[in-house]
Amino acid sequence: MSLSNARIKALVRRWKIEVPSWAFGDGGTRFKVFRQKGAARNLREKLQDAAIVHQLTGATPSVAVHALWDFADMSPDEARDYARESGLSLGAVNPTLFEQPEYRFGSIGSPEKAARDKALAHLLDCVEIMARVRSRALSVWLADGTNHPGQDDLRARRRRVAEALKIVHDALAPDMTLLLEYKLFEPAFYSTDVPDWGAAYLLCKACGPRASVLVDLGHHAQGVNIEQIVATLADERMLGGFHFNSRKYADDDLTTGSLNPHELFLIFNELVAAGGGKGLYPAAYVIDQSHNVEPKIEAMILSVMNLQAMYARALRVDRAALREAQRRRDVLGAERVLQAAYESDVAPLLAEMRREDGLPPDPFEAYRRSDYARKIERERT
Ligand code: PSV
Ligand code: MN
Repeated sequence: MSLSNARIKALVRRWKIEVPSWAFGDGGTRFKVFRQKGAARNLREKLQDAAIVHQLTGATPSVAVHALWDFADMSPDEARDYARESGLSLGAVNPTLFEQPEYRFGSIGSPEKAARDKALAHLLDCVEIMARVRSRALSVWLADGTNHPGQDDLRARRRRVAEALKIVHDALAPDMTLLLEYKLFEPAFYSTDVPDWGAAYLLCKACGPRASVLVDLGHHAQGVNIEQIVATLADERMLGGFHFNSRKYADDDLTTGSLNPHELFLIFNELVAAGGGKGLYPAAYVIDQSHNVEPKIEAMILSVMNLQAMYARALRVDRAALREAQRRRDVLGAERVLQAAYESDVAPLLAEMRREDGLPPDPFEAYRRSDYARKIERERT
């Protein structure tokens, strides 16, 4: 038996997804940043855009921030208050450990002490910012690594990273977490200091109980079974966070669910299985996207809708039938249980859920019908 529609609506309704401040400002590839009319120019405007996404979807009450990008013209206190006035809160604080000249050879993994000191000071500043904005998650991604074989001692790099992360971990309040995000490549191309989930797991273990791994969908080699990584980390209670996006070859630029919806479904299937009947496995679920050619607010709304639809489909999996097929070694029967859920139409159910919550049944169309895009194009010149 699958869950009832009422139960599925209750679980999806309860799930909150964090949006990233950086999705609303101009971003792009390393070749060119194309400016978009109406794109947010500062944190205040990013929060305004995030508030619209939340008003229309009812699902995105918090906003992840990037420390150096976002607090240039607004203090953390002002940002916290402005977010609250906009019906939002600030979520994960992302240190910005790249972009500055000192980080040429890395940040906390750098062979240069001045770079390491600067990076550690920034990480500790971020812990202060977290306290100010009432954030519970420090979301660390390192651009660190090497470009050439022999460029640096790989074991020494690892130890430097471990040492700094431990200091940061120990500076966190008991209810704060350190989420460590791995990435196979870019901007370093020979080695990255935290290349995969195993490396991240070991570093987190060495830090202590407040550290866990963050999985970004864009950060794996082609063909990697991400749902199995999710299952492993969840089983170890070491899955702390998620960055949703969709990727063909590389990083995190496309709306989640746009390229590989079946993979996303299988990931949700594991998250629901690990949730043990109570919905999704508890973690910090964040969208990490940066939109270049597509309208940013629309892309964010669509991503939220795609995520809710995949979650609803994963909740439709008949778990008893799946277990039974597995027990009978009925390989294709088991696959058909998953297929039935994946192919089921959840749009009417989600539209009904939104109507019950006083939300537009199709937030994407509601946004298109609204005047918001034209208004910001006029105002943000
Ligand atoms: C790096 O590629 C990453 O996924 C990290 O999460 C950063 O914080 C984010 O993208 C924004 O650049
Ligand atoms: Mn990410």
